[in-house]
Amino acid sequence: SPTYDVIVIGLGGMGSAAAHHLSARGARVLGLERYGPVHRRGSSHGGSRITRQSYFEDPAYVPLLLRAYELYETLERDTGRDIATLCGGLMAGRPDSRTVAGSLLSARTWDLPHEILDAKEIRRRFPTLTPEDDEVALHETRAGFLRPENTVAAHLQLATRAGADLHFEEPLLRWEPYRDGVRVHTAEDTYTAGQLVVCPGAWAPRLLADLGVPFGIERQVMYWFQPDGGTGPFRPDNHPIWIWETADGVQSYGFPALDGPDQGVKVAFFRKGTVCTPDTIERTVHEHEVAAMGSHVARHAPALPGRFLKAATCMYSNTPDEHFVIARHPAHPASVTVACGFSGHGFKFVPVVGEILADLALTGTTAHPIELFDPHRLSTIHAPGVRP
Ligand code: PYC
Repeated sequence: SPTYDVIVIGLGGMGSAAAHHLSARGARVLGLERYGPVHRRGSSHGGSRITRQSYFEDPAYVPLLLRAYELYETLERDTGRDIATLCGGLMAGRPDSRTVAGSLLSARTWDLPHEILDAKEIRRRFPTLTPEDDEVALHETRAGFLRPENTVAAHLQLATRAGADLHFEEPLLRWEPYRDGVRVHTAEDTYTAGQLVVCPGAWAPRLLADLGVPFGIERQVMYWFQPDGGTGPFRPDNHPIWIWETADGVQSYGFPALDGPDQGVKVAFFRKGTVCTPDTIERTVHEHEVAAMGSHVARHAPALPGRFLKAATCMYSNTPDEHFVIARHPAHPASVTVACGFSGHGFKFVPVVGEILADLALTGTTAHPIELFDPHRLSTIHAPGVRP
C-alpha cells in the first residue's frame, strides 16, 4: 500500500490549508476528499465569508486572526486569486450586547484600530442602515469578506504544485493505528502514513466519535436579495459587512453587493439553524424561511428584502461552547491531529489552522495559542486535565 508522511482527511477549508502547509514543508502528503474539489455540500461555499479582528467570541482568537490575515495576503500573492476584500465591518447592537461589548473587549485588549459609532453616526455614514436609537456599532476598517471557494482552490493548487497527491470522490471507509502511524482504508486502496490529520467538517460526529465531543450539526440558510433601488449603495467600495444583534439576542449578518449589480446582497442569520446530518440535510429553502429573513433584515436595512433572488444551505459544526477543537487526538496523541467544531465562525482562520495542523503533525506542538481549543474541556470520554 502507498506510504505517506501525512494523510489529510477532508479537503474543505481546513483540510486543503493543511495539505498546502504540510506539502510546503516538504512532507509527502495524501489528501482524501469524499466529493470533488471545491464542492458545495459542506461548509466552505456560498461565495463569501466574513472576516474581522475585534473578535466578540473571545480575545484569545485575535493573535490567530492577525496571522491569518498575513497568510491570506501571501495566498493571494502566490496564486493570483481574489480572496480577501477589506471593505470594513460593523458589529452592531445595544452597547451591552455580546456583539458590541465582546468586539470592544477584543479591540481594547489587543489595541486594534476601531471606532464606536452611535445610531446617528451609523445612519450618517451608512445610509442603507437604520439602527434603533439605542443601538451602536463597533466599526473596524480591517473587517471585510473572504471568497471561500477561491481560498480552497488556492490551497489545493499550491498543495498540488508542491507534490501532494489529492484524491477526490474517495471517501474514507476507516482508519486504524498501524506500526508507528496509521493505516487508512478507502474503497479504492489502503494507505499508510506516519501521521493522520482529520478535518471532517460536518462529518465530525461520524469520523471523530471517539473524541467524545457532543457536536451539533446545523443546517444554515444563506439568502440573496436584490435591494429596492438596486445594489449601488451596497457596493463594497462604500459598504461594510455587518453583524447585527437585535435586543432579543438574535444575530444576523450581511455583505455588500460583492458580485456586481445583478447578484444582490447576501444576508443570513448567524445562529438560527436546525439540527441536521450531512446525509439528511434539507436542501430546499421554504417560503416561510425567506419571509422570516426578509422581515428581520428590513428592520435595520430597509432597502431589503427587495426582491428575493436565491438561497442556499450549508452546515455549521457546533461545539457546546462554540469554540473550536484543534489538538492532537487524546486517544492517539502520537499520530493523529484533529481540527473540527468550527461552530460557524471558522473560515477566516483557515490558513492559520493549516499552519497549526502542519506544526502539530510534523513536530507534535505549535507556538500558536490553541489552549482554548483543547477537546478535553468538552469530552465525555477524555477527562479534563488528563493529558496522555
Ligand atoms: O464568523 O464572522 C463570522 C460569521 C458571521 C456569520 C457567520 N459567521
